[in-house]
This record gives sequence, C-alpha cells and structure tokens, in this order.
Amino acid sequence: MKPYVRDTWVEVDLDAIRANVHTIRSHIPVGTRIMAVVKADGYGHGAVEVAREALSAGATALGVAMLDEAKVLRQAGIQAPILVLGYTPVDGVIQASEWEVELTAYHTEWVEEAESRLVQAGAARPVGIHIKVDTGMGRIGVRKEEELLELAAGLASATRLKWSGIFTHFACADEEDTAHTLAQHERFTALLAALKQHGFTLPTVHCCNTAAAIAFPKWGYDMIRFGIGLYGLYPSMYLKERRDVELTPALSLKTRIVHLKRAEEPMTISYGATYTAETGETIATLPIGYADGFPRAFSNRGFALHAGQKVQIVGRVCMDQTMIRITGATADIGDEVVLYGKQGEAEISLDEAAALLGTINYEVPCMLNYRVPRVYKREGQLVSVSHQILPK
Ligand code: UAH
Repeated sequence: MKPYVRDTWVEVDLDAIRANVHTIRSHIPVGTRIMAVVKADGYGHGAVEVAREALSAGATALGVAMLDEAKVLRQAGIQAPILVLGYTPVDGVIQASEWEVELTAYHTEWVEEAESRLVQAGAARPVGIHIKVDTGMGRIGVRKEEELLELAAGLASATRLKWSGIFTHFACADEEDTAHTLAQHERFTALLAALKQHGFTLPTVHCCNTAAAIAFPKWGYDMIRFGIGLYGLYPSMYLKERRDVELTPALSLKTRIVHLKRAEEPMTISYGATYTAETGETIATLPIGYADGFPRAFSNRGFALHAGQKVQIVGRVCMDQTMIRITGATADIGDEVVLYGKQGEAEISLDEAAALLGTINYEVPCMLNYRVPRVYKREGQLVSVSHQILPK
C-alpha cells in the first residue's frame, strides 16, 4: 500500500543526483572535495535522501543553513561531516558538540562565548569552526584583515573549538561579467596570504558554489559547495547556455485528473470567475494548489503537460485545486498530469516555471512543501517515499 493517499507527488530521480555529482567531479581539480548542499530540505527534494545519494556518489560533506537541518540528517543516521553555513545562536554550540556538527563563525565575541559555554558544559567533543569571510557578498562574514587575524588567533587558543575551515561566498559567479567575482577572489586570496604570513596553517579552504565551480573550476581549493547543480539545475541561464557541464534535472511534480467536465454553455472557472470556458471546452481539475507550494501566480498563466502536450492552467489556482483546459486529446479521470518535468517529448522545466513566476529556479522546488509526498526512483523504479505530513 502507498504510504500516502494523494494524487499529487514529487518524483526525485536519484540517478540524476548521482550523475550530477559525477559531472562536477570530472569538472573540478582532482583532490578537491565536494560538499553537497542540502539546506532547505535539499532545495525541496528531500535532504536525507539526496544527502545519502550524493555521499554514495562521491560527495564527502554536507552543507545546511541551520543546526536543526543538521540534526535531521544525524537523526537519519548520516555520519558525514556537516557544516552549518549560516549563523548559529551561540547557545547552539552545546548541541553542535553533541551532534558533531561544524559551525560557521565570524565574530571574535561569538568565538569567546562559544568556547566558554563549551568549557562550562564540559563538552567532550570540540566543535569544528569554519571562518566565514565576506569578500563582497555583504551578508555575513569578517571583512577586515585585523579582525580575521584576531578571530584565527582566538580559535587557535581555544580548547573546545577546532579551526576546521575558512570560506567565502560569491555574489555574482553566475554572471557573464566576471569583475565582481574576480575582485572577491582576489580579496579572498589576499586574506589567506595574510593568515599564512602570520604563521597560521590554513584548514580546509573553500569558496566555490555551483556557479563558481562551473565557471572557475581552478578555484576549487580543498572543497566546493555544490548546491543547485546537485539537483540538475543551472545557477543562471547564462551558465546553462554556456553548457560547460551537462546537468540532469532530478525533480518532477506530478498529479492526476480528479474531475472532468465539458462546458455545455459558457461557464466560469474558479474564484473570481476570471476565466470563462467556451461551449465545448473540457476542463480538468487537479488536486494541487498554492497550499502545496504551487504558486497562485500561475493562475491563467501557467502550464501543465497532459497526454504529452502542453495545456493551459485556467482560472485561479486555489488553495488545494487547480484547473486546466484539455486540448487535442481525450482525457480520463486518473490521467497523469506533469506540472514540472517531462512527459513524452514535452517539458516544463523549473527554469520555465521560474521565468513565468518572475523568480529563479532555486525558489520553485523550495516552495513545494510538506503536504506533497516525495517519491524516490532509481532506474525508473520506486525505492522509497517520504511524506512529512504524516507523523513518523
Ligand atoms: C554559503 C553557501 C550558500 O548559501 C549556498 C551554497 C550553494 O549555492 P548554489 O546552490 O548556488 O550551488 C553554498 N554556500
């Protein structure tokens, strides 16, 4: 029996995740390790399943945005190194020690407080710390050389913190104009040089996200942080069109027709009566809506694939239901409809959906939420299902 009762689901192709790790592996220098970035529940694909596949394909570490995301991975039995890429409130250090999770730091005061809390708690295991350097992202990170040296010295003298890494994050590595990225990289190398000059031995150095790993593979250092590319998506249309690497999209969003009607006279469809079906039109209802993370902005604008053809979403997307106009084929209740992904020769890519929504491909799978079961496939065969709406 299926562990969910719903005719809407996400399919994740684990072979695609594996292939994307192999693709980037062969693009970056030998010896550069791969961190699989599985924050935001694996960009909506499911963090645990993606992490397992990426690790078995050759990634050696995982990146998340917050400590709770790391705990989910540990609770699933994943033992690989995990780095929290964002800020962690200092009281999180005790849990980080318990769960063996590395943290990001960029304030001396935070480092001092973290050390003192770990000493007070008698924490058995030191917490690995990666220093975040802000070279031009303007988000988090230490900017000045003196502050970096002070931070490194603080970590060197700590007993319950272990300096494990140093990294920066690029703001524009997906763009054709490389000026900002080159300037960021120059700042990063200057700061690394200053550390060395002052006698520090550098820990794991990393700066490349997917875009930089594709465009500047020689900057791999010890590790890259591979996020969007892991899921088979390009960080920008510019890099997609350059085709330095061939990535394979992993996610499809599928549903089934649950109701069909033929307009016997003009009839309006959905809230606001914003669409009128002409006599003879066939309208199908799909059990998906904005409460699943299928945006209302698709109302009268989005598309679906039915019988291998692209059809129009008509009327407003509701909280739980969406209507499409069937054209060119007969339809039956139970027919599979693809909202993102491929059906036969037809495709609605996440890039196309993002363009319609006026956003980036990253956001589209991230919006799909706990109401939608995730079905994992390998060689086309179902291997597991995760459905977070149901208690474990
Ligand atoms: C610090 C940090 C992030 O916030 C995100 C990533 C992954 O980026 P992509 O998804 O663009 O590869 C890496 N590092």
